[in-house]
Amino acid sequence: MKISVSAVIGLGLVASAAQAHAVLERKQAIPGSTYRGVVQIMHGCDGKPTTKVSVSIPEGLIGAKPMPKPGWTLATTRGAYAKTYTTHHGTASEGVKSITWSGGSLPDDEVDEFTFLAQVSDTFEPGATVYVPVQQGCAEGSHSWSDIPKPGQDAHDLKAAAPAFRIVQAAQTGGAMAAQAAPIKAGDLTIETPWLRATPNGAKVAGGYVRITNTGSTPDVLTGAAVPFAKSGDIHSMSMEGGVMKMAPVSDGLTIKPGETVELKPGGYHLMFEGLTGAPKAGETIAGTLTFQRAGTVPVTFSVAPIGASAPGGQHQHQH
Ligand SMILES: [Cu+2]
Repeated sequence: MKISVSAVIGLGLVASAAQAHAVLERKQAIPGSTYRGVVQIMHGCDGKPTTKVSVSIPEGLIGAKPMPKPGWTLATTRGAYAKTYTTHHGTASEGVKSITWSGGSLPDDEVDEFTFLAQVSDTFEPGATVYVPVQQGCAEGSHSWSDIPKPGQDAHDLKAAAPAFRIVQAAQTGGAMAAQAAPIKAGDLTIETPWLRATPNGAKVAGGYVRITNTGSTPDVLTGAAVPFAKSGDIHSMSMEGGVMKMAPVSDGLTIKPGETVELKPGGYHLMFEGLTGAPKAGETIAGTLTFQRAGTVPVTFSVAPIGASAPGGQHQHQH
């Protein structure tokens, strides 16, 4: 199968999908476990470098401890918790409430991670979402990734959603592979097996694939995707024209009708990541997002299959 990359570039794609600049690498945690909060900063502010990252520790994350970063000054604030928690070391009624890394400079076209550890209260119920607001300061401008949906509110209405992770039962986790195998629920959507193809160094584009089912009664539209190693993530269709495989951007997004399952797969609809600043390697997992008109920006973990793989497991199909 030959893919005409020059045809894609010739179409002059426009990257317009709303992108979260701050996301949490780990999307799930078990009650009572230690959560490794890895805040990934994917972009600066309108091209300006990030100089400050401030993380608010939500109620129920106990005994938070930041990881220092070379070149960045670390500061924390402490305060009282809403209640007294049982911890691995006894009880705790106060602790770190916010962590700020400042004084560094992260260019717009690079990514970095700001990490803390905290114990997840065993009072969280599986299924709960924990929001971790992040304030991003730049050489010029700032972003507040702190919007939290109110009960019944559509995540789409949020302009700058706070990074979040979900509380799951112990059996649902057990490593990155298990975590990514579990379907992700986002409103009425079920998102399964997000995966990417590894790319050789120097590649300009990377393809991404995923299966999305709409279990609700209202259509939703997939409008874009984001990963840290690409400047843009758009949706493409693929068709045969005169014996040549041609790709074209799906500019209005890909509609997922009620009751329908849409599968993005090699040779069909796919996510097209462009402006690559890195090369995903087979076996890695990559935190990214999918953006929907209704469900909003949904964090997903892409598994990376070998170069040219036709399925997430990495099997090659014969083409005749
Ligand atoms: Cu494409």
